[in-house]
Amino acid sequence: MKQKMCIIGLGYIGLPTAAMFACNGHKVIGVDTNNKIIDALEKGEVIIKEPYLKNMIEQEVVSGNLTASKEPQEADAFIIAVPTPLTKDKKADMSLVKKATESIVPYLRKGNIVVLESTSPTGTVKNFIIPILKKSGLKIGEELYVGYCPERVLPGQILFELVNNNRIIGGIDRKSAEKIKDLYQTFVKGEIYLTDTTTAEICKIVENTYRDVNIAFANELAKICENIGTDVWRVIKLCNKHPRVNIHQPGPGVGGHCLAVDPWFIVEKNPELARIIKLARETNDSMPQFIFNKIENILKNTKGAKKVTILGITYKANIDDTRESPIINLIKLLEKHNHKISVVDPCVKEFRYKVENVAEAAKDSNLLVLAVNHKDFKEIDFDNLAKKMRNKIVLDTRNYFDKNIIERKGFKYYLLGKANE
Ligand code: SAJ
Repeated sequence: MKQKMCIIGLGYIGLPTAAMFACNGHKVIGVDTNNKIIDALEKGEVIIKEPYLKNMIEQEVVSGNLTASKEPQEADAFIIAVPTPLTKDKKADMSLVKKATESIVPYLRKGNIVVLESTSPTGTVKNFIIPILKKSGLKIGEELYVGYCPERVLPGQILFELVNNNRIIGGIDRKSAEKIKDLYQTFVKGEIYLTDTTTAEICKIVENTYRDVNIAFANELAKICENIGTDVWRVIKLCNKHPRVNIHQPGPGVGGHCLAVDPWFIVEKNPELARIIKLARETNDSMPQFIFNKIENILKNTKGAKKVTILGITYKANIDDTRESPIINLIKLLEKHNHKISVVDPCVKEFRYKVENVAEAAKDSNLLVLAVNHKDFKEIDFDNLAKKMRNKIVLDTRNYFDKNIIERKGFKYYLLGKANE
């Protein structure tokens, strides 16, 4: 049934969700306090890089199914999808969720639905959202239906996953869960599982924490394999031949606004119990320093000012997002030790040290570091680089390049997780 919807927060999750509801027959008001986002949306444009999103937004704005607004409006359903970043002391910053929830209270009417999508610590709906919504004077569960429906989409394939991934809906009561399910069922083809709000809240965080802990295991393995003189990538490849083993990939650290953030929400609420989870976060956060130490060791005999060229600064391959990127932390360490730095990243428009092409960036460089496995870096012309660099040395932190090809072109090739020969 066609509904009028108000989506608060038009970021990586809110905007694609607004577009999805709009192109599935609803009238959607996209609300954000960021003028740049609102101005772009009014023109049918998007400011985040996500395949196919621009076409969908353009079409829905032109059709009038999706309109931008700086303020909420009366609607049948409200979805809150604002960021829940981490404070400096690793606690969930719920200020944007608070502001967004308070902003819709004056517009709430009997029979409305309110859904929180933002990744939040357990107890947020029950103890944080509900007290604010009660200011509407509406009876929760009878006149106002409330729940939690976390997203599980992978940046870079959001629109596909919004439709096809299974979803969890936590309702403040069964009726709320059912009403929210009816709403999402207009576009979700995956299974929709109903539960309570606390279970839904912890599931979202646990999914990312599972991944963060497993990546930490791979990163610790990388350090161990360097120490015992073997190659972690070969070890993991062989171990994963076991039918019930799935070790993840080591890397220069874990970034993004999900894996680097969500586990801390569990630690915050369970500081004495969440010990492996906390240690995994600290292990992943130790990787930029580990990579920096490798760089210093590789360049220990280099005379004079050292220049390091970094390939990629986003938190993962083929997207433009640098939030919580471990490579930014690596660059800060290089800056602190007065290294000259050049950066190449085809997915990022502006960044200090950014140089458009690899050959120019690598000129007089002592070391080339593959930090993010962007697909463009497969095309690098190492013959040309060999003429430009002061020292022909490559450090690969993602097992992305072909060692044999690079060494045949006269380079020394180092690999994270493999003892230096
Ligand atoms: N990474 C590794 N080794 C690996 C996999 C990833 O070092 O084996 C690193 C990546 O380089 C990146 C970070 O971890 O820095 C996160 O990568 P990711 O592939 O997990 O990507 P996210 O954070 O964009 O997406 C995750 C997904 N969660 C899960 O797969 C359980 C996605 O489904 C979630 O919706 C998203 O977080 C989110 O928004 O919560």
